[in-house]
Amino acid sequence: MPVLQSCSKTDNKATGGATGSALSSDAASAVYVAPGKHDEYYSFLSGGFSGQVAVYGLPSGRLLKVIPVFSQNPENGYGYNENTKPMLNTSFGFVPWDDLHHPKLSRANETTDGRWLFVNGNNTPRIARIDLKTFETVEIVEIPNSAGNHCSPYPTNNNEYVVAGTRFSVPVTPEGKLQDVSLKEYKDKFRGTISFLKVDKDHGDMNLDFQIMVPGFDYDLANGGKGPSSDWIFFTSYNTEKAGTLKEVGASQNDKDYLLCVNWKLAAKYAAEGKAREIPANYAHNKMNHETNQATSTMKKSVKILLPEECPDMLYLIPVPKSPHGVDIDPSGENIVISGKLASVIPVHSFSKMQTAIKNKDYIGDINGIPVLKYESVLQAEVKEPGLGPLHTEFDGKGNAYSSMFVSSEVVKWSLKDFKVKDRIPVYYSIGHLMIPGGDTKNPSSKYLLAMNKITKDRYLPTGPELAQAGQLIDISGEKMKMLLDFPLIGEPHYAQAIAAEKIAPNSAKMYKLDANKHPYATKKEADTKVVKNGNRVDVYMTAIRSHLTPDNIEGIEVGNEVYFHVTNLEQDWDVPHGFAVMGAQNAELLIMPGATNTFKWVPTKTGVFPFYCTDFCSALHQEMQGYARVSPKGSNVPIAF
Ligand code: RUQ
Repeated sequence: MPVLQSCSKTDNKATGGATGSALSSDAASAVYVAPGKHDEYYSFLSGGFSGQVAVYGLPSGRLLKVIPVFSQNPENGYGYNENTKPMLNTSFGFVPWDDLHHPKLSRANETTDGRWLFVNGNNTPRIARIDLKTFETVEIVEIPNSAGNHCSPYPTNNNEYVVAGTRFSVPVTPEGKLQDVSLKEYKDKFRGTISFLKVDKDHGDMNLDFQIMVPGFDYDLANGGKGPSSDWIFFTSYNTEKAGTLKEVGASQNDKDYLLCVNWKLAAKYAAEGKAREIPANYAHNKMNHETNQATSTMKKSVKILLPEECPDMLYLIPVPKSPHGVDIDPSGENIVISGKLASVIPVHSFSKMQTAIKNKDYIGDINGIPVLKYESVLQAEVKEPGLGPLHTEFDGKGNAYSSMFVSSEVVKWSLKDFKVKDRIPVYYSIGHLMIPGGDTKNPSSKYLLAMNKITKDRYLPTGPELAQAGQLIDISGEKMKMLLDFPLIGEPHYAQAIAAEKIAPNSAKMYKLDANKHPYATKKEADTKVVKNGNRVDVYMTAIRSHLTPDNIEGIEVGNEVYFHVTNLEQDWDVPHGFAVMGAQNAELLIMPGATNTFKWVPTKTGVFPFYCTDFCSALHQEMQGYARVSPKGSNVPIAF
C-alpha cells in the first residue's frame, strides 16, 4: 500500500494547511482502482462555460469521457459535421456555445434509473437530453419566454415532466412576449415562467407541454419533492421587491425573499383540462434520429401558458431569508432546506406544516393573487452557526444533511433529527455545489461526497493564470468526514450526478450496426462508392475501412462547389473508428463510429490539390489511409473522375 506523506499544516508552504488535517490515513487505498478494474460509480459533472458534460469514474476521479452538448467539439466533429449541426439551431440562429449548469438523471420510482441525463443551457435557454446508452446528446429543446434558464432541469419522480424555470423575469403578458419594452415597466409587464416538458416514457422524447406565468421575481434554483411532497416543486427567488411589495404587510417583509411552491400535478391537470391559453412563441426543437444518425431542427410557433389567477391552489409563496440560493428536499420529502448565501442560519421548512397552513388559510397576504404563508408557521427549524455562505445541501439517507459553505470553504454535516451541526471539513477552496450519488433522491448512497470547488490556488502545479477547478472526494461513511482525493475538473462544474456503474454499463451500446444504418447517403459496400455532381453540389459517397478510403483520388471539383463527403465506416469491429479531414477545410474533422455514416461539408476557396486522410490511428497502415481532391477553376468543366 502506498504510504502517505505526513499532512501536518507546516508541510504545505504555500498557504499552510492546504492538505487538510482531515485527510484519511488510508485515502490512497480508498480511491485506488487497479489497472484494468472499473470504478464503482459513473459521475456526470457539468462543464459550466465549456457547454459540455464530463464523465468521471468514482472513486478514482478518472476522466472517462467528455460529452459535447451545447458546444461544438472538434474532437468528434459534434456541431461541425452536417449530422449534428441542426442540434445547435435556435430561434436566434446557430448558437454553438452555452453555459451548462445542472445535470439531473432521469428517474423511476423516485430514484435514478440510468436512462437519460437532462441538462440546462443557461445563456440561450435550452434543455438537452443525453442518452446514456450511447453517451450522446440526442435532443435539445429551446425554452421560450425565458432568460437565464438557471432553475432547470428538474425531472419529476417518474420522468413525467422535466421542469425548467427562467432566471430573469421577462416581459411576457397573457397575450405573449413583448419585444421592445421600456425597462421602467418592469413592475407591470415583467413575469417569470416555469416550463413543463413532457417526457415520453419509452423513448425519452421531450415535448414542451405548457408553461406557468409566475410573479416578476428573479429565480435561482429549484428541486422537486419526494414521498408526501412528490406533487410539488420548489423554486428560490430573489430581487422580489422589484415585483412589488406584499399586500397587507408591505415593506416589513423586505428582509425576506420567497420560496415559490408549485403543485405540478395540479398544474398538469389544469393544462390537460384546457385552462392554458395559447400564445405565439418561437423556439427550436432539435432531435437526433438514431437510425439515420442525422439531427433535424423544427421551429415551433406557439406555447400554452397557465395564468395563476385562473388556476387556484397551484402556487404558494413562503418567506425565506434574503437572496437564497439552493433549495433541497430531504429523502423523506418532509424537510425543505433553503441555503441562503447571506443568511446566518439555514432555515428548514416543513412540508406537513405547509399543508396545514394552506388548509387553515394561514396567510399574511398575497402577491399577484398568490397566497403568502407565514414564515413561522411553516418553519421546522433553523440550523444555527452552520458556517458562512451556504449554497447547496445533499443527504446521505442516514439522517444527515451536508451543506456547502462558499465563504468559509467547508462542508458542514448536520442532523435532520435535531438540526445541530455534527462535523465540518475544510475544502480547497470556495466550494459551490456538492454531490452525493443519489443525494437528491429517496435513496442516497452514504459513501462518498464530491465537493466542486471554484478556486484552486495552490492545489496543483501552476499552469499560468488560468487554473483548473478542483474536485475533492470525501468519505462520508463514518461519523467524521475524511478527505480522500483531489482531481482537476473541466470548465466550471455547477452540479453533478452519480449512479452505480451497474445501472448503466450493461446497457452501453457497443456499436452501430451497418445493416441498420438508414443514413440517406450511407454506402454499405466499397463497390457502391461514387462521386455525383449536380450543379454546384458534389456528393462523395465514401467508405472507410482498414486501410483505405474509397474513392481516394477525386477530380471534377471546382472552386466554390459545395462538396459533401458522406463517409461510412465499414468496420464491424466495435472499437475501430475512422476519422476524416481535408486540408484547409473550414470545419473540424469527422470521427465515424463503426457502422455509421457522417457528413463533412467543404467549400474550396482556391484551386489546387488537396490531401485528405484518416485522423484516428486505426491500424499499422493508418498512414496509408489518404487521398487527393483536385480543385479546378470555376467553370473549367473538368469531368468528375474518381
Ligand atoms: S449553481 S454552484 Cu448553477 Cu450553485 Cu453554480
